[in-house]
Parts: sequence; C-alpha cells; structure tokens
Amino acid sequence: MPETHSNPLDDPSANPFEVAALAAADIARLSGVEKHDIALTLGSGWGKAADIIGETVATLPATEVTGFSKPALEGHVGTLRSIRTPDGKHVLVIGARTHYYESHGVRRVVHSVRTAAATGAKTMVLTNGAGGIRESWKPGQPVLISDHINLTADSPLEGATFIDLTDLYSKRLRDIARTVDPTLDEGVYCQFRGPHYETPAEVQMAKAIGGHIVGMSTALEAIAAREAGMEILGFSLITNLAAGIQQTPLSHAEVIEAGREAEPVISALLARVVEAL
Ligand code: 8IG
Repeated sequence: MPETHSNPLDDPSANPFEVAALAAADIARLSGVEKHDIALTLGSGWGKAADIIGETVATLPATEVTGFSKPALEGHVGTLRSIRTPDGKHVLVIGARTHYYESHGVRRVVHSVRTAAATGAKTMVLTNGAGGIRESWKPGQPVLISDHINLTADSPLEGATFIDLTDLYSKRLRDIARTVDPTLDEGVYCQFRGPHYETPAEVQMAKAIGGHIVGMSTALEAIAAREAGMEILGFSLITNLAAGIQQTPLSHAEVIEAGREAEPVISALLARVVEAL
C-alpha cells in the first residue's frame, strides 16, 4: 500500500485479523508461495541471516503488503522475503518491524506477527538488538530469551482476551537452539517503551524485578504470536551493556557498530537454528 494511502489498521473499526489475512494474501500472490512454515523477524544485527538460510524465492517491499508501515529507522530494512531452506521449509523473513515507540499503536506493532500466522507459520522466531544487564555478558553476544516483563503497560490483545503466557518462549525451541550452540545463555527480556534508553536507576529497577535484557520490541510481538497460536523462539543480540552497567554513555552508532561486527557469527548461528527447527 503506497505511503500516501492511509493504513487500514488506523481505522478503529477494522478487524486486525482480517487486515492480516489480506496481507497474507498479498504475500502469497506476490511471492507465489501459498504457505509459510516459519516466520523470522530480524532485528538490529541479525539482518545477514536471511542471506544464508536458503534460497530467496521473493523479496517484497513491505509497502506492497497491506497494513505495513515504512521503517522509521535507518538500518531497519523494509522488506519481506520468502526463503526456501535446503530441506524445503518456507521461511517468511520480516525485515520491517514497526516499533511501539513510533506511536502508531500496538495494532501496527504486531501486524507482522499476525500476518506471519495468517501465512500459515506455526513458529515465530523473534530477534532483536538489546542492552544487557548481566555483567558477564559482552557486546556482540547472542542470548536466548527465556521470559519477559512487559513494561509498556500496553497489550496487543483487545477486549477480554485472556491468554496464558506460561512457557511463552518455548522451552522446547530453546533446547533446540542449544543443540546448535550449547554455550547460549538465556535471560528475561524487559520491554521498555523507548525510544530513549533507560536511566541507570531504571536499569537497576529492571534488574531488581528479575530482568536481564532491556529492549524496545519483542514482548508485545511475542504476546500477539502466542494469541495467534504460534510457538515462539526469542533471541537478543547484546549490543551494549545497559545504562549504568557500562560506564560510558550509550550511543546508537556504537549499537549499530556492535551489531555489524557480530552479524556474521550470529547470522550463521540463526541459520543453523532455523535449519534445526
Ligand atoms: I540495541 O540498552 C539496544 N536496544 N531499552 N535499552 C533498550 N533498548 C535497547 C538497548 C538498551 N540497546
């Protein structure tokens, strides 16, 4: 949908699942792939994985798919790719994340996840760049998400939709990831609204309530993925230690640079994990 047209998700009377079904139909038509098995959202630092997972069947500008918004940030690629793995699985790679801090509403944030489910995907792999609270972690290190704390005070669920979030980040899938890399550590992801990074006091709060990772994206997406019936695997690339844990100020440029350096290693890891799913 061209940028000059309004996004159908901005109409409060629209049914977001119907918009997601339209988006899935766009993807099927434009890619020629009727059904996808796995969906993969690539956050900062993870972009190269798409090139090594398999053969790209189609690359679609997100703006051609109903309900998708233009990426707000340089370094976030606004494309959807359909990839066929060597063993014949169809992977929908989402390089067009809409962040909660863009203030377009939570429906737009989780549209890619609902679209992935509507394409048939039963597994949702969510990746992000994030800050690390554990002092033993180093920038450039990938970690598994074991659980989350949603500090946005928002939810993608509408109405009295009560969804169980026990084992939200599937133990089964984390175990599969660890068959590929047994050294993978894991932690609890705290989603803050952003786009500012935390104050050191906020990082201490996150630590005190059981958080290990601070980020701005994944919790709301995981909730929507669970609502849609998908099994979820979450990965954070620790691009920086959280504010006050590292002694120097956080800079977006450094975050991008850490992601760039780690990219070949973590992309290879992710490709092997996807193969193992
Ligand atoms: I990359 O330190 C990245 N994303 N909230 N805090 C939050 N999000 C982040 C951070 C961080 N680093």
